[in-house]
Amino acid sequence: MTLFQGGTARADNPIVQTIYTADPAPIVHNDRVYLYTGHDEDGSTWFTMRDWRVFSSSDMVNWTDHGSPLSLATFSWASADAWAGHVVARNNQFYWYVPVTNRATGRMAIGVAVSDSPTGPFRDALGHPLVENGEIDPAVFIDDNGQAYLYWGNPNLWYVRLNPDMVSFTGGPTQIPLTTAGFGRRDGNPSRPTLYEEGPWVYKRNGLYYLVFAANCCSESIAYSTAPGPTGPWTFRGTIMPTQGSSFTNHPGVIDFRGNSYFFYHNGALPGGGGFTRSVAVERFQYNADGTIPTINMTTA
Ligand code: FUB
Repeated sequence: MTLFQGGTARADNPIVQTIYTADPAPIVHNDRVYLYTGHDEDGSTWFTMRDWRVFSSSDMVNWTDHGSPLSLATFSWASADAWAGHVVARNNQFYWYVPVTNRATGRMAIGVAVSDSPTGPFRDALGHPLVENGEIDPAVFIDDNGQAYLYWGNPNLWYVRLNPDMVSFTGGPTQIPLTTAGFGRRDGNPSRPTLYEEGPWVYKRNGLYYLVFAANCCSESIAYSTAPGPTGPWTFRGTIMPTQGSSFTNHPGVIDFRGNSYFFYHNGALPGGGGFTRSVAVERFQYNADGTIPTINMTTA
C-alpha cells in the first residue's frame, strides 16, 4: 500500500505504511475524518520527532496524505520533541495543541497552532507556550454549553478552562485527583499508584463523559474512566486495549463517523517497528448497551 501526497490509497492496518506515525488524534469535519499524527524518525534509543502529519478519509479505507503542515519550526520557541497533539475545530478555525520542549526552559510546554483549514498550513497562535508545567499530551473537549477544556499530563493529570478564543484560559491549571477509584490501581510502583500514565482523550456520549488514557507504563495498555461532568468525579471502568505488540507506548483516539465508532491507537507493526518507530492503526467497535467499551484487540501488532 502506498499513500500519495495529495492522492489517495487504500489502507489496512497500520493506516500509514510509508513512514512511521504515532499518537493518533482523529477528528470528523464536514463528513470527513482528519487524522493528525506524530512522526517517528529513525529513533533507535529515544523518540526522534520533528513534525506532525495529516491524513484524511471519507470512508476509513482510502486515505489521502496531506503532508506535514506543522513542525517544530512552526514554534520559534520550541527546540525538540514534537509529541502527542490534538486538534479541535472552532470559530471556523482549527486549533492544534502540541507538547514540545521549550528552548528557554528545557521543559515540556503546550503550544497551540491555528489554521483556517484542517490541512493547514498552521501558524503559531501565540508566539509562546499556552501553558507550561513540564507535562505533556494535550487534549481538548468542548462541552455542549460551549465551555472548552484542555486536559494534559504525565505523571499528573491537569485541566484548564479555555476561553472562547481557544488560545487563552481563565483560572489556573487544576489537578485531577489520581485516585485508584478514579483511575485504577497500579501495582509495584508506589510513586504511581494509579494506572493513569498519559495521553488523555475526553469526549461525551449519551450524557456520560469518557476519559480514555494510556495506562500502566511500560508497556502501556489503554484504559478509561467515566464521570457525570467534564471535571469528574471520575470512576475507573477498566481496560479497553490490553498491552500488545512491540511498542512500549500506546495512545488513544476515539470518534464516531457515519454511524460507526472507531478506536485509533499505535503499535510497532511495520517492518522495523518498535517503541520509537510506531504506526497508527484503527479498529471499528460497538459500545455495549450500558455505554461501556468492549475489549478491543490490535489486528496487527
Ligand atoms: O510520542 C511521544 C510520546 O509517547 C507521547 O507524547 C506519548 O503519548 C507517548 O505516545
